[in-house]
Amino acid sequence: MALVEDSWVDKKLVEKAKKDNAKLVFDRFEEQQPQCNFGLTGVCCKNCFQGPCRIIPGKQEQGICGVNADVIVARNLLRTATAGATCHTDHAKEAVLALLKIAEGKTDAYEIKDEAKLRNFAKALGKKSTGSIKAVAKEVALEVLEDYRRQQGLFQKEEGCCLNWLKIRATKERIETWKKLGILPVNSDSETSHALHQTTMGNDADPVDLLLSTLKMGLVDGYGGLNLATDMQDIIFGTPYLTKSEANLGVLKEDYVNIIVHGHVPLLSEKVVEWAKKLTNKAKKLGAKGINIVGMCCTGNELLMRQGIPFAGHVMQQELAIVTGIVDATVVDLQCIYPSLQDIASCYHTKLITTIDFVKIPGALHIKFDVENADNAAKQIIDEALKAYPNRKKDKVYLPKEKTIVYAGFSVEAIIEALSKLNKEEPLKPLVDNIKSGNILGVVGIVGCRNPKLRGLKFHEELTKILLKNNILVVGTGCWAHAAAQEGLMTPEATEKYAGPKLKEVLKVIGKANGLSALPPALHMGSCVDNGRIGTLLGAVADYMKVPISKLPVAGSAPEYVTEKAVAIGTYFLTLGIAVHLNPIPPVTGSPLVTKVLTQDLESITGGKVLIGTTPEAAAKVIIEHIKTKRKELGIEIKD
Ligand code: BF8
Ligand code: SF4
Repeated sequence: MALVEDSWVDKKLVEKAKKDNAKLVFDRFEEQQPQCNFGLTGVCCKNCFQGPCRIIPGKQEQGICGVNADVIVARNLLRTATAGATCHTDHAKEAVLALLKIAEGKTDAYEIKDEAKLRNFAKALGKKSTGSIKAVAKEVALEVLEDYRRQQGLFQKEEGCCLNWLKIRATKERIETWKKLGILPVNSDSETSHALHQTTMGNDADPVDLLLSTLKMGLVDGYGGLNLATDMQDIIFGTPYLTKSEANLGVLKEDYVNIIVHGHVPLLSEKVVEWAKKLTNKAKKLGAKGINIVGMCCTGNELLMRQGIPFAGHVMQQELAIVTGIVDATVVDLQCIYPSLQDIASCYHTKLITTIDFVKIPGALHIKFDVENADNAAKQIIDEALKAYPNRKKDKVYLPKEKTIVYAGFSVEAIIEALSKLNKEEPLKPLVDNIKSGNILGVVGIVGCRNPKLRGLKFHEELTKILLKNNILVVGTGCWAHAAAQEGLMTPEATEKYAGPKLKEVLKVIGKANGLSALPPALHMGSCVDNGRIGTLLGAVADYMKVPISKLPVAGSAPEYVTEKAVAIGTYFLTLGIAVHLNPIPPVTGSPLVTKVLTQDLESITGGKVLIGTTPEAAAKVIIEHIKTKRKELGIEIKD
């Protein structure tokens, strides 16, 4: 397997880190080798203190309590998906509570930017959708919060089948399928707490049952987390539309005060952007030209989509950014924040600022952030960066040059708007017609993280390019979006360079109708919670074609996944009926049963299944085969 040059790892920065005694993720990865095979295959259990136990086929087939490999693997998988889902449900809840506080006048730091969207949701929930927008917001927020009060059997009868956001966001066909499987979730918090209980020593010992609970967790993630978080954020900050900006560490500027905003929930970062503009003069008094805010990880995606703020890097660039020596403050909220950041920051003048009560890093400055004191906290954060700026050490500065142009902002609404230029009455028709004719062979969503295990493969970039060449449209989110943008895949020019001939023509036609030479072939649909947007888009296409989502010639891929969140998201796609390529190989291979269910049997249950491919070429092959099979089943087969 050919290793590709690590173009996204600025070699000079890596050398500089070594010189400055800043230990990087790559160094720690090396130190951890070799990694434990019991963990890699999922057969290690630490769920009680008779253990830890591990399974060795033919030798040690059971843990001390009598549990076998199938149960250990299934239990671990459910716990992983649950942990991932809690990240998104907590995130969504923060956004709902923020909407309630805005509605009740408890904060004037935020407003409601997408009133029409809010009113539509109110209507869908059967609430009053006209009149004062704050009254509508209050009704919607309180109804969503009711979900957290609901207990199975108690309110269910009079109040509906399942999570509010599932009811209004999922297709009717999917809800029926999930109902038959008995996996409709009622209350995100009680589902996640129940899953932890279920997986303790001496509880559920049926691997199939545990796998069904894992699917349920995919729905908790999808509707109690992803979709809900995205929709609340669109209501408060506006739905994204096409925007142009820049990507990679070259967006840092030597003559500006540089502040990196890193994490996931835009409640903090949006305020930092706002106050940076208001406090520009303070920076000028220090001799800087202004304040340069750039985004990291999913915060980067959120700010790029809605504000056109440059996005500096994916999860594995968060340390390298500080190694430049020109970052005056890195401010973080939650998730995917390497605890090593303070060690790195202490090699430079950079101020690391944490803001969330349960995300603290020893040595970092903590400025508590909440919706009520958002303005004060944002002002303090900027002040700390301004204080740090004069401490920059000239001999420790290295300015990366690499940056690319990126077109972003492809919410479902933005995609529909672009398509409506071709057909106002039926915007999905041009897309579906081109899928049917084979001009677009299929659509693949590539999502998720960047994993040091795959350094040198450029999996995201290479997989995307192979799919494009095969006339497959690629959409995606998360750290994939950073990787794809840095590779120059999110521009109209990329269509000319990378798209197969048929896809190229389609993208040119859509682009020209929208004032571009072509639509980019890799569409930036947002942060990781915005994977809900992909689900919504697929639901709309499926409904338009009058088929279940599971019949569409589409697939998902998380080719470098790192986090438990990514497992939860992958499970959400599996419940939608989508084949999902996962790499590294998930830690389930210690159980032949779980491996078979995920890679084969699941297809007859939800329509989804896990695809395996450990190189970009192998991944592309299984994905393309899957898409061709789906086309055949739909009767729209293309002869090569
Ligand atoms: O939620 S892709 S490393 S940044 S988990 Fe994290 Fe993975 Fe990046 Fe955003 Ni998503
Ligand atoms: Fe071992 Fe069973 Fe305890 Fe797990 S739950 S550590 S397998 S005894």
